[in-house]
Amino acid sequence: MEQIYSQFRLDGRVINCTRTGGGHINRTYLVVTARPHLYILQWINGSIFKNLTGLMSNVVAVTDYLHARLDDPRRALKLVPTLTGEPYLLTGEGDCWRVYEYITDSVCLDAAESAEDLRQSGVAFGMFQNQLADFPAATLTETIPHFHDTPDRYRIFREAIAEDRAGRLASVQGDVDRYLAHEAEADVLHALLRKGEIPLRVTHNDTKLTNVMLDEATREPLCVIDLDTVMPGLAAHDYGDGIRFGASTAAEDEPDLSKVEMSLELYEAFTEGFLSACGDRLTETEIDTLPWGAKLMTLECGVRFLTDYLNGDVYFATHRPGQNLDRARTQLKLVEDMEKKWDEMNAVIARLKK
Ligand code: GN1
Ligand code: MG
Repeated sequence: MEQIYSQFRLDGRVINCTRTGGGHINRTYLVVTARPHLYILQWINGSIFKNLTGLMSNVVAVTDYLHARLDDPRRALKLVPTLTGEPYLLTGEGDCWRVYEYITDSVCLDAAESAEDLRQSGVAFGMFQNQLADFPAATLTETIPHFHDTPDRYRIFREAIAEDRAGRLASVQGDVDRYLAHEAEADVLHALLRKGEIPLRVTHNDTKLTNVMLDEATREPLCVIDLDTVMPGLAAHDYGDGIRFGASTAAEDEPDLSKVEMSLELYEAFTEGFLSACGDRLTETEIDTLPWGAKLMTLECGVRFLTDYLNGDVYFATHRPGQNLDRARTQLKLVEDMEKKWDEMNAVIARLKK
């Protein structure tokens, strides 16, 4: 690692560099110097993010834009340049590395410890969308084309079923069929977009609780992290992915499905935070269709996990056999639970939008 971090403009001699974070795609390290000064070092997965230059120019543009409008350095990620003044390092082997200032006195949670934590994460993502409302969307690279194109995710799922590359189809036919039974709904939000009934905005697209930094003392949101998928998208996707992950009563890969539910209390908390921070930016139709965001982001993520399971676990990092299948099953359980709670979910929205 020394070969890597020594090429960045760090304050002091590095005394420690350890793996941290639980992302499924990139690799993250905490770097500590003798000063002491803390940094986050990241390797960006180039087999998933094919356009690394475009990705990093998005990150530079978005973080510069935010810092130009905020005076507290803890309120947005800040890149640390290389010794030659570049915003990231591209090695001879084509690996891409970047360093961020560590956000001091902050916490990043794996799961909400209270409804208030989740409310604050809703605030964080609502705020982010608000802060970028006037950002020139056309200048952003689409880092992963069709990222939240749910019908396209189903198309890829069908390819994986047809190919059955890892020979696992027969053992999960029941799961596959249950996912296919939901395919007709995949286009609900995209259809509204095509008809011009909901707008395209600059969105984060990976709004898990683990991508929010809260102040350690006050538990208020400082900033959101993981800007690799900031692209034009739908408000309902940011809202929905936040619910998918944050309002679940169990971990994303919980093998015991009896523990997995979509908590209405957590749902309401995130919704309240998100809506309050979006202010009056969202249109009435956008607000009314937010529950679809929750359902479709959960369905889509589950389809992606099951696709990866069928492909032999080549996309999401796994730490044990069957982990992608467990992930796919929790997501389906959540979708089915949302169906049971659909009227309540809509009632919460109707109550909070007043
Ligand atoms: C991936 O790497 P991580 O955990 O930030 C994925 C998201 C999924 C998430 C599921 C680029 O995010 O889309 O929702 O796993 N990111 C990418 O936990 O595919
Ligand atoms: Mg992440």
